[in-house]
Amino acid sequence: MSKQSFIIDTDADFDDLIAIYWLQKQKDVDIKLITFAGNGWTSPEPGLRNLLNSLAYFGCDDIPVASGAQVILSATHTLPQSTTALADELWGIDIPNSDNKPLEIGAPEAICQTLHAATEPVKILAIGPLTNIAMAIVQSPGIIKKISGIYLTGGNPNQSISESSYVGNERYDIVATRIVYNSGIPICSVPSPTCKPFPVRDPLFDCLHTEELRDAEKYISLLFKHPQEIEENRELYMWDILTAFVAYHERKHTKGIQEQVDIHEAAKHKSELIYEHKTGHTLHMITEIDKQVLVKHFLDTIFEEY
Ligand SMILES: [Ca+2]
Repeated sequence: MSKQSFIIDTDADFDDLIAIYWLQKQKDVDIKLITFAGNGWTSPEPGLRNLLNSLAYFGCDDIPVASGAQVILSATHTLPQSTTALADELWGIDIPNSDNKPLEIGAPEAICQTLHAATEPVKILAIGPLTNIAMAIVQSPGIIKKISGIYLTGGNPNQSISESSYVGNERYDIVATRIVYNSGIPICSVPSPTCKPFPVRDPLFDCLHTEELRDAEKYISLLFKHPQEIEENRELYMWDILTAFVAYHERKHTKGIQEQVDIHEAAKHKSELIYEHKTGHTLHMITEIDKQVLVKHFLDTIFEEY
């Protein structure tokens, strides 16, 4: 079976962990490397620990992990550090500590090494701020031709340009975002309106009443449930899961509403941020996903052995 090769760059929030679990369960996926971005929705130390412990708990601690960005390339950071507290504590969920350790080298270097060694095109699933990926591109532009596409959470060129209106990861490090968007690598983005509401939660909860779950699946169900309860049933974004789904399926189940946005053309109207692209290559922006396919595939994966 030919496999899809992935590098995942993550900030290890709850939906990242669910997305990673789901993706590594796909039999035709080879996750070559996971890099951690400590400048997103978790703080550097607890976020990395949560990621390493989660991978061990999932039974996939053979995937190399590299620790990465704790700073950003931009002058300003728009994510208040207080927002990371709940994710740092894994939303109150207890899982065992593991001996799983990160690589000796940092994330950008690990990305470069992995890509240079790859004999086939590699997809990047970017579900955190883009700092690690941008630093890798700057460090070794030769990696660009090894990347078949970057699938990222956020990135809506039709949004208002003000920083505060951005809800995607691109706002956390705008300089890094510019580097990634200007690299010429094909980009597929999943902007916020696509992901809400996330349709899997209720069917999953229904299954919890009827199925005897093992530890990893219980943990996944708690990752769905705890943040929701803590946030008093506010409909939380399950954004990174959708990005993983889109990356895996190569945009197949997007109901034909996928748009091709010419970034260069958009620049004329939106003036800054990601739209200063000079080569005019296109960004695929996913505006709707076939939710029936998503739910079925998601539940089939989670419950395949029941
Ligand atoms: Ca994330």
